[in-house]
Amino acid sequence: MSEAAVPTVAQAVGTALARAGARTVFGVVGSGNFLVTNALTAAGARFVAARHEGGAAVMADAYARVSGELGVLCVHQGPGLTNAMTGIAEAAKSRTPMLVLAAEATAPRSNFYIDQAALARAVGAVPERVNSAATAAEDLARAYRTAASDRRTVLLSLPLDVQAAAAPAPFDPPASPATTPSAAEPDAILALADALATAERPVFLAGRGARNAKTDLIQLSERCGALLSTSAVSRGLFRGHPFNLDVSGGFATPVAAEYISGADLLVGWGCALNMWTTRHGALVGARTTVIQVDLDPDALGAHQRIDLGVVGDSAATARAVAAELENRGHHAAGYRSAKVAERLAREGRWRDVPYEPQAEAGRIDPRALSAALDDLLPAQRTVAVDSGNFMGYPAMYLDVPDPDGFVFTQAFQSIGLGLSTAIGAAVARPDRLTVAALGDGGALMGVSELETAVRLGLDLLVVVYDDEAYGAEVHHFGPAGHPLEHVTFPPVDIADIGRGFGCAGVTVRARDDLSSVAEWLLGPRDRPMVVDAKVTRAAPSWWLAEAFRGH
Ligand SMILES: Cc1ncc(C[n+]2csc(CCOP(=O)(O)OP(=O)(O)O)c2C)c(N)n1
Ligand SMILES: [Mg+2]
Repeated sequence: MSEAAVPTVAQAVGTALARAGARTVFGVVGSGNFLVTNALTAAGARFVAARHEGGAAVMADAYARVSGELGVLCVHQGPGLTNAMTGIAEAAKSRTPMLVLAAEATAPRSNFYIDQAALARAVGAVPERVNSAATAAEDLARAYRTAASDRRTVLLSLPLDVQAAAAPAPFDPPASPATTPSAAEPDAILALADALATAERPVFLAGRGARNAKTDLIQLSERCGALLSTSAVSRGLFRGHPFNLDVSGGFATPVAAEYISGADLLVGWGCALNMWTTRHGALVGARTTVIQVDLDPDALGAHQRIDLGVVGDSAATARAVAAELENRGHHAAGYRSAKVAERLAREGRWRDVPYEPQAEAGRIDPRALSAALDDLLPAQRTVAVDSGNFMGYPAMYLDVPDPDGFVFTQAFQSIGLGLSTAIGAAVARPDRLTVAALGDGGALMGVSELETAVRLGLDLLVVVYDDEAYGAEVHHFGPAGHPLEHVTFPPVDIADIGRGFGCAGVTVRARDDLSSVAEWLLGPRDRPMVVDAKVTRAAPSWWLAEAFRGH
């Protein structure tokens, strides 16, 4: 075709991006991004067509989190971009390296015209534009670098007239310079070593920035006797370790909360130490020394008072501190004892914490449901959780094999992202069963992407904790006697909705109803299953009261 002979900027951008390593692109195609999308796929990228740009954005974000690759989203101008904004805000707040390619109508009289750069800025994304054919290669390279190297979510607007112009020459694929993460400065290493050497009850809190630091943190913790914990987004990092406390914060088990608040030294590694991780500071003892290690100086002390802030990569810093302690011949049991190990083995999982099951005719207790699912599901699994009252049940009762097995798109606290989160994760890890745990509100908000999941033939189990309500609001306002008619709904047959999209579907009202799930798990699992679990509604989840303190 003549188009191929004289590539346009649209084609050159798509080709260069695919050559740079954009393997999987999520989006919804309209006229404005048609050519760039086809150029991406012609050059070897896979395009995953979502049904709503909001879904596509979240899929790209989740894909990036699980695969470690750059997330790439491609949308139409104007409404294509506004539809994607919630997902872009979530990615930007989570520092997901993501490139959003959006066509752009730059003539103010166009129906599609909006101030796209202002929109990006408003949610914390970085606005960039391909300004002209002459600068296209360099504009793309700058946007790519900011996304990949600075871990930012970047909107690269592609004006329609510039897209249509002839590209001056084929572009070189953009490259992001490899950065070698560096440890903290020597005096900070010494200060950290001093603190660890004198601590009697040290606890490590590892966040997203420490997900590459597992081995180094475990080795350091062994030298100083620290107990190991994570923020919610890094859940699974220390799975299987005898001194793993699992998640710190609202989701912490009673025994974990007891040990964390009993620490005399807390060290946050690549961890914001925000209100979720510290239970609004309640898990930080008044006399506890707090140290925070982070690559980003702005993160230090942003949420929590700290005694020492250390700028550095978690893995490199942990290695340097361990070497320093080794030089000093320091090796202490610290917080570790046979008794602690034994208590953690006995009470360290929510599944081991006794509870009084709620009884309601035709409904299943969400804890009983979650524990039964945990027994049924294969260990190799990815768990994606939406937001709502229900969220603590799957987040804490379903075991995950490692941090890639837990995808928590909750930095913006939006409901309705869970299904698309699961789809993006499933595309990244087709070797694992993906579980989307949703409330009925979030499920119905994001339901259009069930078609995407069916079309892609994903190995996906969708579990809807269906209380026929915005349970979070019901439990927030109900006890004070407020009317609840705007947050309670008539029953919806969500299993039937699933079947309508081409999924297997089952309604679960009692444990025995899960036999259909067991059968589906046996295979071939070539179409997703939707479980409409009618859950008991009497009481709020244990973490909700805590979460409401943030509003
Ligand atoms: C996009 C968006 N709209 C509204 C809210 C406020 N909100 C938080 S939880 C919730 C209810 C969610 O209902 P559901 O998914 O059924 O979960 P449940 O709380 O019932 O367990 C709502 C409306 C939000 N967080 N995000
Ligand atoms: Mg609900």
